[in-house]
Amino acid sequence: MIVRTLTFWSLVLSALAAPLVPYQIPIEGTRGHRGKFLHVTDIHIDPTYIPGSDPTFLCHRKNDNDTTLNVAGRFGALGKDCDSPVELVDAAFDFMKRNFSDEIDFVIYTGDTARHDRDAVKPRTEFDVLADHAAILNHLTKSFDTSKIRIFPTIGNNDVFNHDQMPYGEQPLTQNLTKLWEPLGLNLQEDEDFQIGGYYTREITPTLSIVSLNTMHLYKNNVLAADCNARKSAGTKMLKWFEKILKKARRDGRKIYVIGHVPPHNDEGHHAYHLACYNDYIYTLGTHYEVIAGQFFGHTNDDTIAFLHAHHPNKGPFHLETIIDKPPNVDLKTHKILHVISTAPSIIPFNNPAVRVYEYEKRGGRLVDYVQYWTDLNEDEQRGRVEFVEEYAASKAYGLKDLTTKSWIGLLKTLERNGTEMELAGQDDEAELGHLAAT
Ligand SMILES: *[C@@H]1O[C@H](CO)[C@@H](O)[C@H](O)[C@H]1NC(C)=O
Ligand SMILES: *[C@@H]1O[C@H](CO)[C@@H](O)[C@H](O)[C@H]1NC(C)=O
Ligand SMILES: *[C@@H]1O[C@H](CO)[C@@H](O)[C@H](O)[C@H]1NC(C)=O
Ligand SMILES: CC(=O)N[C@H]1CO[C@H](CO)[C@@H](O)[C@@H]1O
Repeated sequence: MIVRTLTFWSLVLSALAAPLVPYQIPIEGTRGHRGKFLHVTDIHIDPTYIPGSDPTFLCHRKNDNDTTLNVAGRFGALGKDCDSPVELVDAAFDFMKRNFSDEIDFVIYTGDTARHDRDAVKPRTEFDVLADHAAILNHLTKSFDTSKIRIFPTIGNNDVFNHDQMPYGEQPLTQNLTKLWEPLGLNLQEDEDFQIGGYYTREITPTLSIVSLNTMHLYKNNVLAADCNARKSAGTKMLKWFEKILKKARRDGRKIYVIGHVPPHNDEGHHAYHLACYNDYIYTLGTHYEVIAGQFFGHTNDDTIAFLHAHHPNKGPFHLETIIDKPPNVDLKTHKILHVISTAPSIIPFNNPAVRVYEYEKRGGRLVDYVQYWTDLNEDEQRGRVEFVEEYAASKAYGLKDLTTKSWIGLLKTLERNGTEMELAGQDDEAELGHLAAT
Protein backbone atom coordinates (compact mmCIF):
# COMPACT_ATOMS: atom_id res chain seq x y z
CA MET A 1 0.00 0.00 0.00
CA ILE A 2 2.80 2.39 0.88
CA VAL A 3 4.61 1.50 -2.30
CA ARG A 4 1.47 2.25 -4.29
CA THR A 5 0.99 5.60 -2.57
CA LEU A 6 4.58 6.54 -3.30
CA THR A 7 4.17 5.59 -6.93
CA PHE A 8 1.04 7.66 -7.01
CA TRP A 9 2.66 10.75 -5.52
CA SER A 10 5.62 10.52 -7.86
CA LEU A 11 3.05 10.62 -10.67
CA VAL A 12 1.53 13.69 -9.10
CA LEU A 13 4.88 15.37 -8.63
CA SER A 14 5.59 15.07 -12.33
CA ALA A 15 2.23 16.74 -12.96
CA LEU A 16 3.24 19.50 -10.55
CA ALA A 17 6.01 20.66 -12.88
CA ALA A 18 3.96 23.77 -13.71
CA PRO A 19 4.74 26.66 -11.35
CA LEU A 20 2.35 27.35 -8.51
CA VAL A 21 0.54 30.60 -9.04
CA PRO A 22 -1.67 32.51 -6.68
CA TYR A 23 -5.22 32.90 -7.83
CA GLN A 24 -5.64 36.18 -9.71
CA ILE A 25 -8.38 37.91 -11.59
CA PRO A 26 -7.41 38.53 -15.19
CA ILE A 27 -7.42 42.26 -15.94
CA GLU A 28 -10.64 43.02 -17.69
CA GLY A 29 -10.37 44.13 -21.28
CA THR A 30 -6.72 43.24 -21.88
CA ARG A 31 -7.75 41.25 -24.90
CA GLY A 32 -10.74 43.35 -25.86
CA HIS A 33 -14.14 43.41 -24.35
CA ARG A 34 -14.93 39.87 -25.47
CA GLY A 35 -13.11 36.72 -24.56
CA LYS A 36 -13.30 33.00 -25.17
CA PHE A 37 -13.40 29.94 -23.00
CA LEU A 38 -13.33 26.23 -23.57
CA HIS A 39 -15.85 23.67 -22.34
CA VAL A 40 -14.54 20.10 -22.20
CA THR A 41 -16.23 17.22 -20.46
CA ASP A 42 -16.33 13.48 -19.81
CA ILE A 43 -12.84 12.43 -20.86
CA HIS A 44 -12.93 8.96 -19.22
CA ILE A 45 -9.32 8.09 -19.96
CA ASP A 46 -8.68 4.34 -19.95
CA PRO A 47 -5.02 3.32 -19.79
CA THR A 48 -6.13 -0.32 -20.02
CA TYR A 49 -7.89 0.11 -23.38
CA ILE A 50 -6.55 -2.30 -26.00
CA PRO A 51 -7.01 -1.47 -29.71
CA GLY A 52 -8.25 -4.51 -31.61
CA SER A 53 -10.01 -5.98 -28.59
CA ASP A 54 -13.66 -6.89 -28.18
CA PRO A 55 -15.96 -4.03 -27.10
CA THR A 56 -18.13 -6.62 -25.33
CA PHE A 57 -15.20 -6.99 -22.95
CA LEU A 58 -15.09 -3.17 -22.61
CA CYS A 59 -12.10 -3.05 -24.99
CA HIS A 60 -9.93 -4.68 -22.33
CA ARG A 61 -9.57 -8.15 -23.87
CA LYS A 62 -9.62 -9.90 -27.19
CA ASN A 63 -12.15 -12.53 -28.08
CA ASP A 64 -10.21 -15.67 -28.89
CA ASN A 65 -13.22 -17.69 -29.93
CA ASP A 66 -14.56 -15.24 -32.47
CA THR A 67 -11.87 -12.88 -33.74
CA THR A 68 -14.35 -11.01 -35.95
CA LEU A 69 -15.58 -9.38 -32.76
CA ASN A 70 -12.21 -7.72 -32.07
CA VAL A 71 -13.28 -4.42 -33.60
CA ALA A 72 -12.14 -1.83 -31.04
CA GLY A 73 -10.50 0.98 -32.97
CA ARG A 74 -7.17 2.60 -32.34
CA PHE A 75 -8.94 5.82 -31.26
CA GLY A 76 -12.01 4.33 -29.64
CA ALA A 77 -15.08 2.15 -30.12
CA LEU A 78 -17.88 4.47 -31.22
CA GLY A 79 -21.16 4.03 -29.38
CA LYS A 80 -19.93 1.07 -27.31
CA ASP A 81 -19.43 0.84 -23.57
CA CYS A 82 -15.65 1.32 -23.83
CA ASP A 83 -13.84 4.33 -22.42
CA SER A 84 -11.33 6.60 -24.18
CA PRO A 85 -8.00 5.16 -25.30
CA VAL A 86 -4.98 7.22 -24.26
CA GLU A 87 -4.26 8.01 -27.92
CA LEU A 88 -7.63 9.72 -28.33
CA VAL A 89 -7.10 11.78 -25.18
CA ASP A 90 -3.62 12.78 -26.37
CA ALA A 91 -5.03 13.86 -29.73
CA ALA A 92 -7.85 15.86 -28.13
CA PHE A 93 -5.42 17.77 -25.91
CA ASP A 94 -3.03 18.32 -28.84
CA PHE A 95 -5.89 19.91 -30.71
CA MET A 96 -7.02 22.05 -27.78
CA LYS A 97 -3.48 23.20 -27.08
CA ARG A 98 -2.60 23.98 -30.68
CA ASN A 99 -5.85 25.67 -31.58
CA PHE A 100 -7.12 27.37 -28.45
CA SER A 101 -4.41 27.85 -25.82
CA ASP A 102 -3.51 31.30 -27.20
CA GLU A 103 -7.01 32.64 -27.34
CA ILE A 104 -8.94 31.41 -24.31
CA ASP A 105 -9.22 33.03 -20.88
CA PHE A 106 -10.32 29.95 -19.00
CA VAL A 107 -11.43 26.32 -19.25
CA ILE A 108 -14.47 24.72 -17.69
CA TYR A 109 -14.00 21.01 -17.20
CA THR A 110 -17.23 19.40 -16.11
CA GLY A 111 -15.82 16.13 -14.87
CA ASP A 112 -15.75 12.37 -15.37
CA THR A 113 -12.04 12.00 -15.80
CA ALA A 114 -11.68 8.37 -14.77
CA ARG A 115 -12.69 5.27 -16.67
CA HIS A 116 -15.90 3.50 -15.77
CA ASP A 117 -15.90 0.67 -13.27
CA ARG A 118 -17.82 -1.69 -15.54
CA ASP A 119 -15.39 -4.57 -15.92
CA ALA A 120 -15.72 -7.26 -13.26
CA VAL A 121 -12.44 -8.76 -14.49
CA LYS A 122 -10.63 -5.44 -14.08
CA PRO A 123 -12.26 -3.60 -11.20
CA ARG A 124 -11.01 -0.07 -10.61
CA THR A 125 -8.86 0.56 -7.57
CA GLU A 126 -8.53 3.89 -5.76
CA PHE A 127 -5.07 4.02 -7.22
CA ASP A 128 -6.52 3.72 -10.75
CA VAL A 129 -8.96 6.57 -10.14
CA LEU A 130 -6.24 8.85 -8.81
CA ALA A 131 -3.85 7.90 -11.61
CA ASP A 132 -6.53 8.85 -14.17
CA HIS A 133 -6.97 12.20 -12.40
CA ALA A 134 -3.20 12.73 -12.42
CA ALA A 135 -2.97 11.90 -16.14
CA ILE A 136 -5.63 14.45 -17.07
CA LEU A 137 -4.20 17.08 -14.76
CA ASN A 138 -0.88 16.55 -16.49
CA HIS A 139 -2.55 17.15 -19.86
CA LEU A 140 -4.31 20.27 -18.62
CA THR A 141 -1.17 21.86 -17.19
CA LYS A 142 0.88 20.97 -20.27
CA SER A 143 -1.74 22.27 -22.69
CA PHE A 144 -2.60 25.53 -20.95
CA ASP A 145 -0.45 28.13 -19.25
CA THR A 146 -2.04 28.03 -15.83
CA SER A 147 -0.49 31.37 -14.88
CA LYS A 148 -2.82 32.97 -17.45
CA ILE A 149 -5.61 30.47 -18.08
CA ARG A 150 -7.93 29.48 -15.24
CA ILE A 151 -9.06 25.87 -15.26
CA PHE A 152 -12.22 25.18 -13.29
CA PRO A 153 -12.87 21.46 -12.63
CA THR A 154 -15.89 19.70 -11.14
CA ILE A 155 -16.37 16.25 -9.65
CA GLY A 156 -18.17 13.67 -11.80
CA ASN A 157 -20.00 10.52 -10.78
CA ASN A 158 -17.11 8.38 -12.09
CA ASP A 159 -14.45 10.51 -10.42
CA VAL A 160 -15.23 9.13 -6.99
CA PHE A 161 -13.88 5.83 -5.68
CA ASN A 162 -17.21 4.02 -5.69
CA HIS A 163 -19.26 4.66 -8.81
CA ASP A 164 -21.94 7.32 -8.11
CA GLN A 165 -21.33 7.33 -4.34
CA MET A 166 -20.01 10.34 -2.47
CA PRO A 167 -20.75 11.39 1.09
CA TYR A 168 -20.72 14.93 2.42
CA GLY A 169 -17.80 16.03 4.57
CA GLU A 170 -14.04 15.79 4.55
CA GLN A 171 -12.78 12.64 2.84
CA PRO A 172 -9.65 11.21 1.19
CA LEU A 173 -10.96 11.90 -2.32
CA THR A 174 -11.33 15.67 -1.89
CA GLN A 175 -8.01 15.76 -0.05
CA ASN A 176 -6.38 13.96 -2.96
CA LEU A 177 -8.02 16.25 -5.50
CA THR A 178 -6.95 19.29 -3.51
CA LYS A 179 -3.37 18.19 -3.81
CA LEU A 180 -3.66 17.12 -7.44
CA TRP A 181 -5.36 20.34 -8.53
CA GLU A 182 -2.85 22.59 -6.74
CA PRO A 183 -1.19 23.64 -10.03
CA LEU A 184 -4.51 25.13 -11.13
CA GLY A 185 -3.97 27.88 -8.57
CA LEU A 186 -7.46 27.64 -7.09
CA ASN A 187 -6.16 27.47 -3.51
CA LEU A 188 -8.63 24.74 -2.68
CA GLN A 189 -6.64 23.77 0.40
CA GLU A 190 -7.84 26.95 2.06
CA ASP A 191 -11.40 26.62 0.84
CA GLU A 192 -13.65 25.15 3.49
CA ASP A 193 -16.56 24.73 1.07
CA PHE A 194 -14.45 22.55 -1.17
CA GLN A 195 -12.91 20.62 1.70
CA ILE A 196 -16.32 19.77 3.12
CA GLY A 197 -18.59 19.76 0.10
CA GLY A 198 -16.42 19.55 -3.02
CA TYR A 199 -17.89 22.79 -4.43
CA TYR A 200 -16.38 26.27 -4.76
CA THR A 201 -16.82 29.70 -6.28
CA ARG A 202 -14.18 31.97 -7.87
CA GLU A 203 -14.09 35.32 -9.62
CA ILE A 204 -13.42 35.25 -13.34
CA THR A 205 -13.53 38.99 -13.92
CA PRO A 206 -14.55 41.77 -11.53
CA THR A 207 -18.17 41.39 -12.69
CA LEU A 208 -18.38 37.66 -13.34
CA SER A 209 -17.94 34.65 -11.05
CA ILE A 210 -18.09 30.92 -11.54
CA VAL A 211 -19.87 28.51 -9.22
CA SER A 212 -18.69 24.91 -9.47
CA LEU A 213 -21.42 22.75 -7.97
CA ASN A 214 -20.81 19.26 -6.69
CA THR A 215 -23.86 17.65 -8.27
CA MET A 216 -23.08 14.40 -6.43
CA HIS A 217 -25.07 15.88 -3.51
CA LEU A 218 -28.15 16.15 -5.75
CA TYR A 219 -27.72 13.12 -8.01
CA LYS A 220 -30.40 10.50 -7.53
CA ASN A 221 -28.00 7.58 -8.00
CA ASN A 222 -25.95 8.71 -5.00
CA VAL A 223 -27.47 6.74 -2.14
CA LEU A 224 -25.14 8.53 0.28
CA ALA A 225 -26.98 11.79 -0.43
CA ALA A 226 -30.43 12.05 1.09
CA ASP A 227 -33.15 13.87 -0.82
CA CYS A 228 -33.41 17.57 -0.06
CA ASN A 229 -36.57 17.20 2.02
CA ALA A 230 -34.61 15.21 4.59
CA ARG A 231 -33.21 17.11 7.55
CA LYS A 232 -29.67 18.45 7.03
CA SER A 233 -29.29 16.88 3.59
CA ALA A 234 -26.07 17.60 1.74
CA GLY A 235 -28.05 18.92 -1.24
CA THR A 236 -29.83 21.48 0.91
CA LYS A 237 -26.56 22.62 2.45
CA MET A 238 -25.06 23.17 -0.97
CA LEU A 239 -28.14 24.89 -2.36
CA LYS A 240 -28.24 27.26 0.63
CA TRP A 241 -24.61 28.12 -0.04
CA PHE A 242 -25.47 28.60 -3.73
CA GLU A 243 -28.37 30.87 -2.90
CA LYS A 244 -26.21 33.00 -0.63
CA ILE A 245 -23.78 33.50 -3.51
CA LEU A 246 -26.60 34.41 -5.88
CA LYS A 247 -28.02 36.95 -3.44
CA LYS A 248 -24.65 38.55 -2.90
CA ALA A 249 -24.02 38.63 -6.66
CA ARG A 250 -27.31 40.44 -7.11
CA ARG A 251 -26.37 43.04 -4.49
CA ASP A 252 -22.90 43.48 -5.98
CA GLY A 253 -24.12 43.64 -9.57
CA ARG A 254 -22.22 40.51 -10.56
CA LYS A 255 -23.24 37.65 -12.86
CA ILE A 256 -22.68 33.95 -12.32
CA TYR A 257 -21.77 31.02 -14.55
CA VAL A 258 -22.80 27.68 -13.07
CA ILE A 259 -20.87 24.52 -13.89
CA GLY A 260 -21.60 20.98 -12.76
CA HIS A 261 -21.27 17.41 -13.93
CA VAL A 262 -24.79 15.95 -13.81
CA PRO A 263 -27.39 18.31 -15.30
CA PRO A 264 -30.76 18.55 -13.53
CA HIS A 265 -32.39 16.61 -16.37
CA ASN A 266 -31.25 13.58 -18.34
CA ASP A 267 -31.43 13.12 -22.12
CA GLU A 268 -35.11 12.28 -22.02
CA GLY A 269 -35.83 15.36 -19.94
CA HIS A 270 -36.55 13.43 -16.71
CA HIS A 271 -35.03 14.65 -13.47
CA ALA A 272 -31.56 13.31 -12.76
CA TYR A 273 -31.57 14.66 -9.20
CA HIS A 274 -33.46 13.36 -6.20
CA LEU A 275 -36.95 14.79 -6.69
CA ALA A 276 -36.98 17.35 -3.86
CA CYS A 277 -33.42 18.40 -4.74
CA TYR A 278 -34.49 18.82 -8.35
CA ASN A 279 -37.43 20.99 -7.35
CA ASP A 280 -35.27 23.03 -4.97
CA TYR A 281 -32.61 23.45 -7.61
CA ILE A 282 -34.90 24.74 -10.34
CA TYR A 283 -36.65 26.93 -7.77
CA THR A 284 -33.28 28.50 -6.92
CA LEU A 285 -32.57 29.01 -10.62
CA GLY A 286 -36.00 30.47 -11.21
CA THR A 287 -35.94 32.91 -8.34
CA HIS A 288 -32.46 34.20 -9.21
CA TYR A 289 -32.58 33.95 -12.97
CA GLU A 290 -31.40 37.51 -13.63
CA VAL A 291 -28.07 36.79 -11.95
CA ILE A 292 -27.16 33.58 -13.79
CA ALA A 293 -25.59 34.26 -17.18
CA GLY A 294 -24.82 30.66 -18.16
CA GLN A 295 -25.12 27.03 -17.06
CA PHE A 296 -22.84 24.30 -18.33
CA PHE A 297 -23.07 20.58 -17.68
CA GLY A 298 -21.74 17.26 -18.99
CA HIS A 299 -22.55 13.64 -18.08
CA THR A 300 -25.06 12.81 -20.83
CA ASN A 301 -22.35 12.74 -23.55
CA ASP A 302 -24.88 14.46 -25.73
CA ASP A 303 -25.49 17.91 -27.18
CA THR A 304 -28.71 19.18 -25.62
CA ILE A 305 -30.40 22.41 -24.62
CA ALA A 306 -32.98 22.76 -21.90
CA PHE A 307 -35.23 25.70 -21.09
CA LEU A 308 -36.44 26.68 -17.65
CA HIS A 309 -39.74 28.50 -17.83
CA ALA A 310 -42.42 29.76 -15.50
CA HIS A 311 -45.83 31.36 -15.50
CA HIS A 312 -44.67 33.77 -12.80
CA PRO A 313 -40.97 34.58 -13.05
CA ASN A 314 -39.40 34.83 -9.58
CA LYS A 315 -42.30 32.90 -8.08
CA GLY A 316 -42.86 29.74 -10.01
CA PRO A 317 -43.86 27.03 -10.32
CA PHE A 318 -40.89 26.42 -12.59
CA HIS A 319 -40.61 23.84 -15.34
CA LEU A 320 -37.64 22.49 -17.19
CA GLU A 321 -37.91 21.17 -20.75
CA THR A 322 -35.19 19.51 -22.72
CA ILE A 323 -35.18 19.92 -26.46
CA ILE A 324 -34.73 16.64 -28.21
CA ASP A 325 -36.09 17.08 -31.71
CA LYS A 326 -38.90 19.56 -31.39
CA PRO A 327 -39.42 22.98 -29.82
CA PRO A 328 -40.23 22.79 -26.12
CA ASN A 329 -43.84 22.56 -25.19
CA VAL A 330 -44.09 26.08 -23.77
CA ASP A 331 -46.84 28.60 -24.37
CA LEU A 332 -44.72 31.69 -24.89
CA LYS A 333 -47.73 33.96 -24.38
CA THR A 334 -48.27 32.86 -20.79
CA HIS A 335 -44.88 31.47 -19.82
CA LYS A 336 -41.60 33.25 -19.59
CA ILE A 337 -38.37 31.45 -20.44
CA LEU A 338 -35.82 32.23 -17.77
CA HIS A 339 -32.82 30.05 -18.50
CA VAL A 340 -31.10 28.07 -21.16
CA ILE A 341 -29.09 25.12 -19.83
CA SER A 342 -26.41 23.71 -22.13
CA THR A 343 -25.11 20.19 -21.96
CA ALA A 344 -22.00 19.55 -24.02
CA PRO A 345 -20.93 16.40 -25.84
CA SER A 346 -17.98 14.43 -24.49
CA ILE A 347 -14.52 13.19 -25.36
CA ILE A 348 -15.50 9.59 -24.55
CA PRO A 349 -16.70 8.23 -27.90
CA PHE A 350 -20.22 7.44 -26.87
CA ASN A 351 -21.00 9.84 -29.68
CA ASN A 352 -18.20 11.26 -31.79
CA PRO A 353 -15.87 13.27 -29.51
CA ALA A 354 -16.43 17.03 -29.33
CA VAL A 355 -15.45 20.19 -27.43
CA ARG A 356 -16.86 23.71 -27.40
CA VAL A 357 -15.36 27.17 -27.47
CA TYR A 358 -17.64 29.89 -26.15
CA GLU A 359 -17.36 33.59 -26.84
CA TYR A 360 -18.44 35.80 -23.96
CA GLU A 361 -18.39 39.37 -22.76
CA LYS A 362 -15.91 39.88 -19.96
CA ARG A 363 -18.07 42.53 -18.41
CA GLY A 364 -21.18 40.78 -17.13
CA GLY A 365 -20.68 37.47 -18.90
CA ARG A 366 -23.20 37.78 -21.74
CA LEU A 367 -22.76 34.64 -23.87
CA VAL A 368 -22.25 35.63 -27.49
CA ASP A 369 -21.74 32.34 -29.33
CA TYR A 370 -20.16 28.91 -29.22
CA VAL A 371 -18.42 26.85 -31.82
CA GLN A 372 -18.46 23.09 -31.47
CA TYR A 373 -15.55 21.05 -32.79
CA TRP A 374 -15.81 17.33 -33.40
CA THR A 375 -13.92 14.48 -34.93
CA ASP A 376 -15.39 11.66 -37.01
CA LEU A 377 -13.92 8.52 -35.48
CA ASN A 378 -14.65 6.31 -38.49
CA GLU A 379 -12.66 8.67 -40.70
CA ASP A 380 -9.95 8.93 -38.05
CA GLU A 381 -9.50 5.17 -38.09
CA GLN A 382 -9.18 5.18 -41.87
CA ARG A 383 -6.62 7.99 -42.05
CA GLY A 384 -4.81 6.82 -38.90
CA ARG A 385 -5.03 10.26 -37.32
CA VAL A 386 -7.55 12.15 -35.19
CA GLU A 387 -8.64 15.39 -36.82
CA PHE A 388 -10.98 17.79 -35.07
CA VAL A 389 -12.91 20.15 -37.35
CA GLU A 390 -15.60 22.76 -36.80
CA GLU A 391 -19.01 21.13 -36.54
CA TYR A 392 -21.22 24.18 -36.18
CA ALA A 393 -21.44 27.65 -34.68
CA ALA A 394 -24.56 28.23 -32.60
CA SER A 395 -25.07 31.70 -34.11
CA LYS A 396 -25.20 30.34 -37.67
CA ALA A 397 -26.89 27.02 -36.97
CA TYR A 398 -29.72 28.65 -35.04
CA GLY A 399 -29.59 32.17 -36.55
CA LEU A 400 -28.99 33.73 -33.14
CA LYS A 401 -27.58 37.21 -32.47
CA ASP A 402 -26.21 35.95 -29.16
CA LEU A 403 -26.95 33.18 -26.66
CA THR A 404 -29.03 35.20 -24.22
CA THR A 405 -32.40 33.86 -23.20
CA LYS A 406 -34.01 36.71 -25.14
CA SER A 407 -32.41 35.54 -28.37
CA TRP A 408 -33.45 31.93 -27.80
CA ILE A 409 -37.02 33.12 -27.19
CA GLY A 410 -36.91 35.01 -30.49
CA LEU A 411 -35.90 31.80 -32.23
CA LEU A 412 -38.65 29.79 -30.55
CA LYS A 413 -41.27 32.40 -31.53
CA THR A 414 -40.15 32.28 -35.15
CA LEU A 415 -40.31 28.50 -35.13
CA GLU A 416 -43.77 28.63 -33.61
CA ARG A 417 -44.94 31.06 -36.27
CA ASN A 418 -43.32 29.10 -39.06
CA GLY A 419 -44.56 25.82 -37.71
CA THR A 420 -41.08 24.45 -38.28
CA GLU A 421 -39.65 21.54 -36.40
CA MET A 422 -36.64 22.50 -34.38
CA GLU A 423 -33.61 20.45 -35.20
CA LEU A 424 -30.66 20.48 -32.92
CA ALA A 425 -27.49 21.37 -34.74
CA GLY A 426 -25.17 18.94 -33.02
CA GLN A 427 -26.48 15.77 -34.52
CA ASP A 428 -23.53 15.04 -36.79
CA ASP A 429 -21.53 13.83 -33.88
CA GLU A 430 -24.09 11.25 -32.84
CA ALA A 431 -23.15 7.64 -33.10
CA GLU A 432 -25.53 5.79 -35.33
CA LEU A 433 -25.54 2.88 -32.97
CA GLY A 434 -28.20 2.67 -30.34
CA HIS A 435 -28.43 5.11 -27.49
CA LEU A 436 -27.17 3.92 -24.16
CA ALA A 437 -28.08 5.69 -20.98
CA ALA A 438 -25.30 7.86 -19.62
CA THR A 439 -23.67 6.25 -16.63
C1 LIG B 1 -14.38 -19.42 -25.59
O1 LIG B 1 -15.04 -20.66 -25.61
C2 LIG B 1 -14.81 -21.46 -24.46
C3 LIG B 1 -15.42 -22.82 -24.71
O2 LIG B 1 -16.75 -22.69 -25.19
C4 LIG B 1 -15.40 -20.74 -23.25
O3 LIG B 1 -15.17 -21.50 -22.08
C5 LIG B 1 -14.73 -19.40 -23.10
O4 LIG B 1 -15.32 -18.66 -22.04
C6 LIG B 1 -14.86 -18.60 -24.37
N1 LIG B 1 -14.03 -17.41 -24.27
C7 LIG B 1 -14.45 -16.21 -24.61
C8 LIG B 1 -13.46 -15.12 -24.49
O5 LIG B 1 -15.58 -15.99 -25.01
C1 LIG C 1 -6.17 24.05 -35.84
O1 LIG C 1 -4.89 24.60 -36.06
C2 LIG C 1 -4.23 24.05 -37.19
C3 LIG C 1 -2.81 24.58 -37.20
O2 LIG C 1 -2.78 25.94 -36.92
C4 LIG C 1 -5.01 24.42 -38.44
O3 LIG C 1 -4.38 23.89 -39.58
C5 LIG C 1 -6.42 23.85 -38.31
O4 LIG C 1 -7.22 24.24 -39.41
C6 LIG C 1 -7.08 24.30 -37.03
N1 LIG C 1 -8.33 23.56 -36.86
C7 LIG C 1 -9.51 24.13 -36.69
C8 LIG C 1 -10.67 23.21 -36.57
O5 LIG C 1 -9.66 25.32 -36.61
C1 LIG D 1 -39.33 31.24 -40.96
O1 LIG D 1 -39.94 31.56 -42.20
C2 LIG D 1 -39.37 32.69 -42.86
C3 LIG D 1 -40.24 33.03 -44.04
O2 LIG D 1 -40.58 31.89 -44.80
C4 LIG D 1 -37.93 32.31 -43.25
O3 LIG D 1 -37.32 33.39 -43.91
C5 LIG D 1 -37.15 31.98 -42.01
O4 LIG D 1 -35.85 31.54 -42.34
C6 LIG D 1 -37.85 30.89 -41.20
N1 LIG D 1 -37.15 30.79 -39.93
C7 LIG D 1 -36.83 29.64 -39.35
C8 LIG D 1 -36.06 29.73 -38.10
O5 LIG D 1 -37.15 28.57 -39.79
C1 LIG E 1 -3.21 13.48 0.97
C2 LIG E 1 -4.35 12.52 0.89
O1 LIG E 1 -5.45 12.88 1.12
N1 LIG E 1 -4.08 11.31 0.49
C3 LIG E 1 -5.08 10.28 0.35
C4 LIG E 1 -5.25 9.94 -1.11
O2 LIG E 1 -6.02 8.79 -1.28
C5 LIG E 1 -5.52 7.66 -0.62
C6 LIG E 1 -6.35 6.50 -1.05
O3 LIG E 1 -7.66 6.72 -0.70
C7 LIG E 1 -5.54 7.89 0.87
O4 LIG E 1 -5.07 6.75 1.53
C8 LIG E 1 -4.67 9.07 1.16
O5 LIG E 1 -4.75 9.38 2.52
